[in-house]
Amino acid sequence: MPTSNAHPQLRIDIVSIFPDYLAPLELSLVGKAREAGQIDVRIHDLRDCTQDRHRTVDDTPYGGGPGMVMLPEPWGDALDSILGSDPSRTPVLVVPTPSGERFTQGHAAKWALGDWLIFACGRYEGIDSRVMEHFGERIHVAEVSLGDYVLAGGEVAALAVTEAVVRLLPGVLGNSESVVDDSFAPGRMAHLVEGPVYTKPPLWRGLEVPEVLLSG
Ligand code: 6GU
Repeated sequence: MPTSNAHPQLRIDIVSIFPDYLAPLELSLVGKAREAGQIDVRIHDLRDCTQDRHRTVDDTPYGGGPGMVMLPEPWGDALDSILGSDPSRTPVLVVPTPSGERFTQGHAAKWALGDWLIFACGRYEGIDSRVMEHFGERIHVAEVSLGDYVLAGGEVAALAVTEAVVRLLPGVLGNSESVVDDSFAPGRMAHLVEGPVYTKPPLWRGLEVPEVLLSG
C-alpha cells in the first residue's frame, strides 16, 4: 500500500548476527507502519556475508585487551550490498556503540526527514574502526549511544532508535496524537514529556484524580 502523504517511504536496514533480536519490529507501532507501507524494514544476518565454513565474524584485537573485535570484511560486504541496492536514496549509517554521541530526540527528528537508515549492530568489543572510517568517506556515519551503561550489542539501540524515528513519521501516530518539534531547546526534553496522567475511575484504592482534571 502506498503512503498517504508526500513524504518518501523510509527504508530501514539492520545488520546483526542476531536477526531474531529484531523480531519486535513486527509488533505495535513499528509493525503497523510496516504493514501500512510507511516504512520498509529489512533485517540482514551478518553471517551471510562471511566466507569461511565457520561463518567467523570476529577475531582478537590488535594491541591486546579483552574480548574480540568484529572483522571488517563481512561488514564491508554486507554494507556494500545494501548500499548498492538503491542508488536513489541518501543513507545514514547508524552504528550503535557506548562510545558514540548520545542519541537524542534531535537525531530522531532529523532522521525522520531522511529516506534511509542502515544500522550496523556490533557485538563483542565492537567493529574494526576501519569500517566506520571507510564508509564515512562515502556516506554519513553516526556512532550513537543510548546512555552511560554498556549493553552486549547494538540491537537494543537499533530497536530504540527505530521506534523513536518511526513514531515521528507523518501518519504513523493516530489522528488524536501529534508530534512536537524538538528543534528548539536542544538537550531539554521537558516540553516533550507529559506530567502525571490519570484515567477512570476517579477514585481508586482511596486515591483521587486531581480535582482540576475532573471538570471539563
Ligand atoms: Cl548504542 N551499544 C552498546 N553496546 N551499549 C550501549 C549503547 C549502545 N548505548 C548504551 N550502552
